[in-house]
Amino acid sequence: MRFSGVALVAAVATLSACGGGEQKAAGTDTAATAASAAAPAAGGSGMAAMPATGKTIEIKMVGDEKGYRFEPAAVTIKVGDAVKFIVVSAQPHNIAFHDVPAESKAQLQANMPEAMGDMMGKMLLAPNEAYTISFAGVKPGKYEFNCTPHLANNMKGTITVQ
Ligand SMILES: [Cu+2]
Repeated sequence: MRFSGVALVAAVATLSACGGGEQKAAGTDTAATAASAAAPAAGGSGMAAMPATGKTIEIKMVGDEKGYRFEPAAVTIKVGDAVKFIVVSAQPHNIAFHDVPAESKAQLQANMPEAMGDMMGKMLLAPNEAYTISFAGVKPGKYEFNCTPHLANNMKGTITVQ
């Protein structure tokens, strides 16, 4: 989405550039600014990751004739626990949180190793590959997530942090 948005800005800039030399320079600046503004959003939050101090709860990532799913799809944990996502079948899978409360966003982002973007963990490509997220420093609440590759297949879950 972000990249197509930048492409659109660039296309508009190119179109408007047909008017004359001065406009062309302005259009190029606009495209460059849009591209550089979009880049930092995919990076880290600037906060330090907080290691888990409690239990590690496992959630399997499965795809078979019954569909794509997290097993279990709903877990309840405590602040300081970790959730370990393990690929079983039908990869690639990932974990992408949505509607995260603002006060927990930066810490949760920092606790997601090798994040691909905003609230989005790295893509898991092989069976038995695992991805562990610490919930240390994260406020109690409901954390809803889905698998980006299987969003349309309703592969989603909820972590309730107490
Ligand atoms: Cu998936």
